[in-house]
Amino acid sequence: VEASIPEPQRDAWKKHSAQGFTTKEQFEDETVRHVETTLARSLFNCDELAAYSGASLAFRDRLVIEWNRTQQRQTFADQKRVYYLSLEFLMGRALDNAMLNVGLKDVARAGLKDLGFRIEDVISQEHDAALGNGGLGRLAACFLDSMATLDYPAWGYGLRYRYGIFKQEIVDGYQVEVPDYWLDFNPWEFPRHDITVDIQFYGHVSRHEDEDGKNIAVWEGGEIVDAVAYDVPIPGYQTTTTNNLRLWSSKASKGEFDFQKFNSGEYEASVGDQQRAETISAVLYPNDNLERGKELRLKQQYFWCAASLYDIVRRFKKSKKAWSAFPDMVAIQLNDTHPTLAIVELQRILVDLEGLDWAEAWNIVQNTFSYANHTVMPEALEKWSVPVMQNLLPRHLQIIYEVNSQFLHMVEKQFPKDRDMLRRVSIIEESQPKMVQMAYLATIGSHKVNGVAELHSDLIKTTIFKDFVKIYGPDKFTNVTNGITPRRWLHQANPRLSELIASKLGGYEFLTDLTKLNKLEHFLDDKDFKKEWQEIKYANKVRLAQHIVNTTGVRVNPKALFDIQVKRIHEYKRQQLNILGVIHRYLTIKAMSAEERKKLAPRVSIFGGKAAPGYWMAKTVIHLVCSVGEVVNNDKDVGDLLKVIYIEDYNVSKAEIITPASDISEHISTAGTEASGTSNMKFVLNGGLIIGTCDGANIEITREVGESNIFLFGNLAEDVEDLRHAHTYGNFKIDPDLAKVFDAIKGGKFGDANRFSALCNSIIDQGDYYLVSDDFNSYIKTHTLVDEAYKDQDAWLEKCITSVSRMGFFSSDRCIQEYADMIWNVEPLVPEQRNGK
Ligand code: NBG
Repeated sequence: VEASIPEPQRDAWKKHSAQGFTTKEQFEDETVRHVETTLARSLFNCDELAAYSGASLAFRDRLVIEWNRTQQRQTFADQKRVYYLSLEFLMGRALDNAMLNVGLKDVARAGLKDLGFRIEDVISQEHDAALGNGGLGRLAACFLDSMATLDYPAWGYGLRYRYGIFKQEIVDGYQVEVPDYWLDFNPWEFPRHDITVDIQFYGHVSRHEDEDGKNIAVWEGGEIVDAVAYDVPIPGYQTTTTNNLRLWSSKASKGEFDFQKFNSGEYEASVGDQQRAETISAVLYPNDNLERGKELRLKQQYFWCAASLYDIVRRFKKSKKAWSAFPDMVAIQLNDTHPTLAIVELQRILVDLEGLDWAEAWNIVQNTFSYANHTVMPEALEKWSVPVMQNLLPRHLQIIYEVNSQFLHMVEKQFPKDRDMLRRVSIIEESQPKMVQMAYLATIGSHKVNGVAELHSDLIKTTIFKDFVKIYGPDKFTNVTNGITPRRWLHQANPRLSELIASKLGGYEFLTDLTKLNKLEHFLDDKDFKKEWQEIKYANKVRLAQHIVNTTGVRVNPKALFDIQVKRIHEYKRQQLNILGVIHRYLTIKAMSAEERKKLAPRVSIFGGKAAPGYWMAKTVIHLVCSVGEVVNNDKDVGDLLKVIYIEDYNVSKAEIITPASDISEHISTAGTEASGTSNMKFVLNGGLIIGTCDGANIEITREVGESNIFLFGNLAEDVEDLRHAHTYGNFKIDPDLAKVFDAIKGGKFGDANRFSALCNSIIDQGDYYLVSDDFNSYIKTHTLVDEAYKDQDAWLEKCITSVSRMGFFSSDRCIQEYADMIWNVEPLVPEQRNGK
């Protein structure tokens, strides 16, 4: 429906058009107005939370004004848009980011001070938007920031979970999960009750003839659930471009909600239907790198894909272009296989609803989609059972079978009689029950497939997609090494370091061109600069030490070497290797003379991260870390020489405190398992060194910063298979130092040994799948090198500064540029020039 203001009235409208604040006075006006009217509070009843709410609403007004203008410009420009489909967006807090991106943090600081508040206290009131598990979701958030900053016309599409990732509490050394109800007050979203899409599930397919006598499939019956849009504005840094993240929320359909039942006394049953509908977007599945094949998850995926596709197609149809122009106007990026059903849904729309020929439609589909793979680990690859899909999405299953049949015919022509090839590449795995292999479907339905770091992109070509490389040729497969946004991960998390760098480089250009950091190497002899750098690191460690004592009661010495491993808890990430190494260190200290102890650099071993609620082994690792901490932290003999800390509820806002405070951080996955890792980049960018395996992006970080500025250890990816084979068929002998560590655990040094027996046995006599024993010796030795290196503070500092200066490559701006040029083929849209910018 057209609902434009008529031409003669537009001047009046424009005269009153909202402008948003720019000065301190205006900011105060807006903040107080929102506290008094939107929140109905007064100056006698305004705590920090109310101040946060008022300030956020003032900033939200500004963002939404820019958002509106950006959307209008994008519509007028009529050029290709990117749609980034991700089941996870791990956004963290929005206020600080909004302040920095629109360049009004100083204005807000001064204004809040006038009104009686400290900006830091106000910022820390915000609840994290935690709609993700780990790296995959945070990558999506960094990409949104970069796409807006680089002025790409881009939309994110996701689900508006009522509960994000659970809040972790550590109770008596065990993880306890508490629901994260984050929507009580969320000023950053705009409900769009006018944008509602009917989503169908279940039912059956019949065949009909249309007017032209063409035989078409009709999907009938089943149930309808409504998808309601909620929009979150995404401001670019120092640009007027403000993009949109559209999150779908489920609710009972008005047509479907049973008013008969409602009136005839079956009130409870009808409310029950409503709740069932709302269940779809109720909760984020809390598994990182693990798929469990639950029907509700498939429902979430289809609900979100279908709503997003409907929206995208509707926008395209407004342009009245021919369908063949669809891939010139639309690029859809699949963040992992979670949105693969979007491929099938577009084919369904084009063939069943729009009447295109199969081949023409499929050509459009392939040219529209691209797929990023984020793991090679088999337990994380999505497979859906055919019977489950048949029941929930009968028409989609038919389309998948047809896609598969045509694909296999093509392969048969290319590789005649290679029956095993046909079996290997079939989308349908002939198991009991049959399974749909989503990674294959995503590959066949896309024009490009990428991995997320060089090693990973090479690995997918030789493992899961080996046959597909033969079929399509190597050009379909490419690499885009991950990156991080320097706005949040340097400027926002480490404002003092950012300011120091700016003072040396003559401005903040490095925040939009991170390669400019390389000029820092010119200041390696600048004593004042180095002193200030060191002071900043120390201040960041003091801040973390404060957080630690506040939350755990343990006092740590900020002069000690801070050794940090924060990420999801997973056997492949090997927190168990870390804690076993810590025990080894503890035993070594206990055996030392007083003289020897004096020579040792004090250390604080810091762990943090959530375990999936059903991942028992990961929870055991958390418990072991906490139990070791109990003993070590209370051992008078050890004192400051070693402290072991578990930071509760690791999330994005805590990462902003933790990342700037590391001396060294650990990225120690079994080689070949961590697709990229992104916290490795964050730590180095903040002036911390890393200890890591030759895995994921660690390899490229090494190439950039130089081998002498990183502590690498352990076996290589190419040797992992042989080592595993040897564990099973040779005679596996445990590393002797590690054996002593196990003896200590079994002897009850850290409490009831039974609690840790499965963990120990997975290494000792269950094949040590993650090669903890194979890498133990080299890990311990490398930590000794770290101790040695840390003693020479000057040389250490030089390594840190040199590394930071060479981190330019790891900006998510570079990544987005690569996606835009190599995969999406989209151009930026020059922003409106305003406010002297
Ligand atoms: C994760 C990888 C990380 C990688 C992120 C982002 C999944 C399936 N994969 O190594 O484990 O950094 O994706 O690419 O969550």
